[in-house]
Amino acid sequence: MGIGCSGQREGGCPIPVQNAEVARIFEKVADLLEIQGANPFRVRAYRTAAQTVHALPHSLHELVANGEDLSKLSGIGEDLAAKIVEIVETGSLSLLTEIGKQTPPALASLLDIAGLGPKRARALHEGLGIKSLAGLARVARQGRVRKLPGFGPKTEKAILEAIEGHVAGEQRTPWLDAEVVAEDLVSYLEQLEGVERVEVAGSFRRRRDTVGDLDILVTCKRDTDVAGHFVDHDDVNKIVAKGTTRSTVILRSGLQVDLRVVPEVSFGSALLYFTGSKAHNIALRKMAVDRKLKLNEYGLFRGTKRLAGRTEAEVYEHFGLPYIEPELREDHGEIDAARHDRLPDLIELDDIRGDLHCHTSASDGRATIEEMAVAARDLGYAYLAISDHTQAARIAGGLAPKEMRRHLARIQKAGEKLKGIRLLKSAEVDILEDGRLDLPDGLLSELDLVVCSVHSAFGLSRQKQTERILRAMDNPHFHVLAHPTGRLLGKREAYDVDLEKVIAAAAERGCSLELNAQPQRMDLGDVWCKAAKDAGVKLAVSTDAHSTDQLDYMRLGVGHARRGWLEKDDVLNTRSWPALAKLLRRR
Ligand code: DGT
Ligand code: CA
Ligand code: CA
Ligand code: ZN
Repeated sequence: MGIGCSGQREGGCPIPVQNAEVARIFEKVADLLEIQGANPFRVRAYRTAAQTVHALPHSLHELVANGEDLSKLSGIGEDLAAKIVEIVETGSLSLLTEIGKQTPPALASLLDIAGLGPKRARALHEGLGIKSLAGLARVARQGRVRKLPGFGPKTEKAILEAIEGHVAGEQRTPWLDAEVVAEDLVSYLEQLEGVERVEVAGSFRRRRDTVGDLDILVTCKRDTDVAGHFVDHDDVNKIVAKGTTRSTVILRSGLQVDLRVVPEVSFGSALLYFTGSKAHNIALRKMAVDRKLKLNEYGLFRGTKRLAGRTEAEVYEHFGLPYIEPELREDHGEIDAARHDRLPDLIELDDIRGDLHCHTSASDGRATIEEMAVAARDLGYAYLAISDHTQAARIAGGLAPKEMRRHLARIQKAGEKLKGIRLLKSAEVDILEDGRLDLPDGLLSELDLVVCSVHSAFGLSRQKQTERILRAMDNPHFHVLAHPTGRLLGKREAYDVDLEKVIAAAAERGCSLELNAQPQRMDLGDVWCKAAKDAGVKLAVSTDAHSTDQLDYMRLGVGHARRGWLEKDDVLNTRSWPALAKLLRRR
């Protein structure tokens, strides 16, 4: 299901393919064709098409949906028009998959490395038979790259450094770890006399789950040696660059930090530029070009006249747009939404009134029921669901039905004794391989909240995994699907599951999905949160806390929810308990 599903809400509309994605695919095709030594005219056709698509003022998704003839666009023939339709309808291009298979993966990744275009990637492949990045590093160290025509010692050195940097750079840092570093650096920079503003931009400000590097912006009085102070920080392991406006260091942890010193008059445009994302910037710049203006990190200009730049809001205002929150700046439709005054009113931490998933020492948590409850009450919550594991989760100390019954009685008693917070009788019930739930219905019916999750048989086929989850949702006691894809960032891929179907089924049955805020999970992912919201499915933003301090992960969950366009009303645990209880009654 791709296009034409806007009318059928329960279909769980996927995110429409953006023009930028179509362009990216065409660029990739051109690159790979060029590596293969294909006809230069064919390569050029794809590059031209990518440019046309980029410059297009209309959404291809809409054009296709309206049945427009795409071959009328300049540089797009019938063949390319058909390919655009394929991408818009399926999200991918079979041709790319095909030629991708014919190209050694290392060569494809060589393209992403600075300074290596397709031609040189091809020369390396043909001249030295290189199949992997490690192989390329090896021959570069042996001094064999410089002997190829068109390469010299300098290029060889650059390639080697790029590979080493690239391999190191693949390690992304979880947002929470980056936050510790960012806070420290900000206060360190603020200590320097003459420093005025310090702001962290980049993916950190957009609240991505992980960051590649930190981007820090500073304004200061004249002649303040910010760069000197910056590279002098105790944690700096390597100074990559040091200059009055731009410095880069690598910290001992391996995290890279880019620092930019910018003038006050262009602070807003610099913040806008370095917050990104790149795709959002490109879309804004295109709007500027359409108005015969120029937008860069120094400001928005007509000729040499600066029209805006002091604040971000000022720049947006010049485009006739309201302020767009950093979490939305991914070119996922936010500019269009802003244009039509349809930006979401994003959820805030203060909207949260309780936590709907946590563990105690009864299973694999570290604190008692009472300790968790008091910690949640201290956060100002109205309720906390105690949701320990069931028996199938053996390594997590899951409880057999008999033990669960005794545990529920203890929750009940603790709840009656405690003032100021309501404890919800809950459990994280395993979804068994055949889709049955790991507690008898009688016991499930005693729970205030039934959180269900997959902890086994991750390797099932897409169809079987999807059916398993749908079958579990058929149980009328099912409330929330916890960590819906099972992914562990940087460690484990999501299991193969058809999320569109899961979302549609949840919408149909009145079930909810969890946004699990454990830093390594962040599951459901942001793009899918938006899809769930669009399908009318509510999300539970839950910490899955295994200790009292992990209740603080709610901050991360809310940040991620904002990236998923979620508003207060889209989230279960922004409601009072009576309102929530009503919502949990299955249709
Ligand atoms: P990361 O570090 O990989 O988690 O992601 P970002 O978004 O922080 O990316 P980074 O650090 O490479 O660059 C910071 C911002 O600077 C980025 O979000 C947008 C802007 N930027 C960087 N390169 C370009 C570019 O080539 N074109 C445009 N328009 N903006 C760029
Ligand atoms: Ca960055
Ligand atoms: Ca950067
Ligand atoms: Zn779990």
